[in-house]
Amino acid sequence: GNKNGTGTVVVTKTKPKTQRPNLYRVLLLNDDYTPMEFVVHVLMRFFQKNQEAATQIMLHVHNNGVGECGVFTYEVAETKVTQVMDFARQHQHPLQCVMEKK
Ligand code: TYC
Repeated sequence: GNKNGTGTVVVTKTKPKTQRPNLYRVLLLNDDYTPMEFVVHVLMRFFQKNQEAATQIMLHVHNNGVGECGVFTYEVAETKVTQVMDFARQHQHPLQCVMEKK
């Protein structure tokens, strides 16, 4: 350790940290109006889910109120949210998509 003006020994740590990117969950929220088939389509189109996985996620959101579509870096997550929100609005569905830090 080194020494400062007070005579206190200060130990500085130099542990190397492996850099991890900040990750974000992209979530779909349930509502009473968006058709189930539309949500499945969104999950296949924007999150590369097959029909079975997309249906499972859609039903989880339907039954629990919220569900995870995927985990991404900030920029990718933000792009997914914008794409889903734009697509839902174009089709006049109230589907909501949000992101949260993991
Ligand atoms: N609750 C909707 C219905 O009964 C289906 C739905 C599922 C809507 C998931 C949004 O994120 C959602 N038609």
